[in-house]
Amino acid sequence: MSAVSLLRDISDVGRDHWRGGYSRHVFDPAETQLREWFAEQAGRRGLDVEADRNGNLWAWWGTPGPGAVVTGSHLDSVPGGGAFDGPLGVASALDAVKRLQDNGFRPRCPVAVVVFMEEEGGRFGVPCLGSRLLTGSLDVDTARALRDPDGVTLAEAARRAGVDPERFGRDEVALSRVGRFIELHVEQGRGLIDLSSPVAVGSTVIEHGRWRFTFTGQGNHAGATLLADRRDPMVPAASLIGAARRFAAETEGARATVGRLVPRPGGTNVIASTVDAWLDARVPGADNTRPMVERIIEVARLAAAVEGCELTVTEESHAGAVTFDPGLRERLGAVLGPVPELATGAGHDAAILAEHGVPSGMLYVRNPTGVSHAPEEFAEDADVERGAEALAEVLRDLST
Ligand code: HGY
Ligand code: MN
Ligand code: MN
Ligand code: MN
Repeated sequence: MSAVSLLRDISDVGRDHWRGGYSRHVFDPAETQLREWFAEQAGRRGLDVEADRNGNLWAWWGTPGPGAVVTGSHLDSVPGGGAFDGPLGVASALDAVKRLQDNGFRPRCPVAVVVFMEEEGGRFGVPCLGSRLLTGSLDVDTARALRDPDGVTLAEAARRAGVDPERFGRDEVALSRVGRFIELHVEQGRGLIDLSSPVAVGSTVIEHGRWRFTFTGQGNHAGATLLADRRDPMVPAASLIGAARRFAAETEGARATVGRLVPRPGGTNVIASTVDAWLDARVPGADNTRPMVERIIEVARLAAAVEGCELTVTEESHAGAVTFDPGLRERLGAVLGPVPELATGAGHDAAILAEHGVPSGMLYVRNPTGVSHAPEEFAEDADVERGAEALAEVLRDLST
């Protein structure tokens, strides 16, 4: 099965038929179905599948051991996401292995396809959860206590899925095996369509983080409460959103997004008691994100005080800027011929691994819409095929 058919095979899993997007979150029914699908497809290619202590899946071609060439990505999505972000990397990896097997190629080192769990943080709020646990870059007690919107902890959800949360933590064995990691990913943002190249090599990943703002006011009646008597947390939340856009516009290349806002109790004729808002902030360069966020927090604090509301702000995740291994980038370029390099504003597991010393690289496949994290995310079949072929060429080169 080619990468195109593998993607078609799962095109209905976790699909939101109303808006057309996909919602697949760690250990939920859709993502569980995709885990089973992955294990079955890997088995058909003679790969031995094992889950590591953090719930990431590893499908091995050859005996697991040091110096392995590992490829893969994630199967979970953002709420209402596209069909390619994550699954394209997994489907292309399965296709690339099959291409090499069908050509009688025998790797000189172990090769593995990995599926990292909860890369989007769509359920528990922390992106790249599986690769952060693997590298020990997330405190395990914090991880176990993460709660989803229904209040279920990650520990409980993992337990229900047969993953023992008491085993979460840096996995020296798994890490010691990864010689190099290559993640193929759909392009996010518009670039390759203008460069008329179906594939690109990743160069850098921007620094990014997530902050949770909790505004606390006084719930009350929308009609019976005069303005002078209100402590409405939605008002300072609105200032946060405005400040995010304003300070990002003033900071070279910056992005700041409030994509999730949860007023409670959430009644049309009810002044909210609390409002939770999450800020996703990303700024090029090194250590430029927090200074911009500090300015946004200051405005939010002032607006909260004027409205008589409390505000707590928590930094929920942060990943530093990453430049992928120059030697590996050069080698990918040599294998693939003159392909462009892409800097990206999107975070990836490959960047988490790179940040923790694993020689990692990325390949991108052209997305003519440039849209991602939405149903319009797209890649042409011919480009998907070219991506899988390119990944096979890279795996052959690295494991010869
Ligand atoms: O948010 C990101 O950049 C990635 O898609 N998880
Ligand atoms: Mn994504
Ligand atoms: Mn992704
Ligand atoms: Mn990723």
